[in-house]
Amino acid sequence: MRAHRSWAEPWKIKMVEPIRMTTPEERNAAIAEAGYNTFLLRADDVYIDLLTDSGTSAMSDRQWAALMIGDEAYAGASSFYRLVDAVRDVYGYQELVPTHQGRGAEHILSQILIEPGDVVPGNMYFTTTRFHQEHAGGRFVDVIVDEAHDPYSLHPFKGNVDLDKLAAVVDTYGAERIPYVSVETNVNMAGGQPVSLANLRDVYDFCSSRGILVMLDATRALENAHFIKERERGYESWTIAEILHEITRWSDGATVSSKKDNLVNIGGFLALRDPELARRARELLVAFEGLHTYGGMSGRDMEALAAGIREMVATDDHVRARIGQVAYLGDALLKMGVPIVQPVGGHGVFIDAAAVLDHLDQDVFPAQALTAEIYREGGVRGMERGIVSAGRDPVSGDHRRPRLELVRLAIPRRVYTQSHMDVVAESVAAVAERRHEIGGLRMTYEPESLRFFQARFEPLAS
Ligand code: P70
Repeated sequence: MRAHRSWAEPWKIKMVEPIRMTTPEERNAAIAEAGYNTFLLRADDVYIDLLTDSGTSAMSDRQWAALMIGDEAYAGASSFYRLVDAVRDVYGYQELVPTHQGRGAEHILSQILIEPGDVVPGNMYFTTTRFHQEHAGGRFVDVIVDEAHDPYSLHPFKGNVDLDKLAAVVDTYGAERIPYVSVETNVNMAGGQPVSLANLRDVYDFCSSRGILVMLDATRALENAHFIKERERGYESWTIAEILHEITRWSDGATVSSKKDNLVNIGGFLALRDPELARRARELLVAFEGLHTYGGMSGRDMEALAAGIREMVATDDHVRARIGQVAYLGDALLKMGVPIVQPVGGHGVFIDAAAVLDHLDQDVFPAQALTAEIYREGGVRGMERGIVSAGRDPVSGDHRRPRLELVRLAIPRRVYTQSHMDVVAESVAAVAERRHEIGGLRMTYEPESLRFFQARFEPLAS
């Protein structure tokens, strides 16, 4: 057998959705109208939409068929029980608390576990996760390995928790002030970087001996499992399904946004081992999300989700092709000399905007400016992941200054072809070539929290 056989997606296309390329004049007008924030563009004005891999997957024919048998009973729908079974079989958690999407699960988890004054260590912040931790009166402390903040470190597991940093946080605040450690698989803000199984096990051992819970953000655990299979010694011959089980084994529960790995357009859940914690979660659920047997999803949503959870692990080729496409775009950009976060991660390619626009200070929002330019160039929509996303420190009120100032091009699952990726790479390379002409931005409207979603900007006079 040859070592490097080419691969292809384990599916073929049955239905297509037309997309439209706009003119440069239309795009100039659209981005100005959107306040230079790609979240505020109309999707019709976008040619290739890499804003997010969230809720943008193409469902399979089986999932569409599953929609039709969704049970819309208010209470105790059979679709709910099929979802419970799928989560038990694939993730190994017994208690399922369904939510409308990931942040609903984060809200409930934060409310049942965090007391005002608590500290929650985690492997890099995620925007909504940290929001809910702070909203419950807690404080997030970053304990990810230093390599995660270096776009060019080739560490194979840049998502790992630094055990020394974690131990120092426990020494400083005491285990009783730490309700849980929050461990994200395939860390989004670091560029989709995985955690190793060895690290997950070490974190769990450290925490369980001190009475601290470990809660995963297992939103992209499937993609993490792929990297473990490729990079961690001892797991080469394990199936993705087996590795996923091993990941969740070292945790007390998880929040999941099902809009990613799980191949559906809406949905999420909180999964727990402890029935008493689950009981408390369900008490809040009925007030904030919906009854405990639907939590904000319709019966058909739960049915398609149960099918998606099983489908994602049915063959290892699915995730291999998914991450293979991301790597294809990353390689194309590297060949064209565009600086990107390396190794290329699981759900998208992250461009180092600080390096591309090294003539701009972080205060004039280089990643926001580069994201807007990439849209103007080719109608390709990405997302800022830098100082705007990081927001302000709640105590000092200053901008938080993350070391990573990135543009994310997130790739929806099973949606675009390799030719689309070629067009994306060409557009980005064209922008990089005229980088010295690109100026900074000024924020003209700033929401108080999660500002990146709705903030507005205008070009600085050059
Ligand atoms: C993205 C999306 C969502 C997400 C996530 C992780 C690791 C939880 C959630 C929340 C959507 C998004 C959200 C906030 C800012 C920008 C974009 N990530 N944990 O595009 O899940 O969206 O279902 O509430 O990545 O990365 P949900």
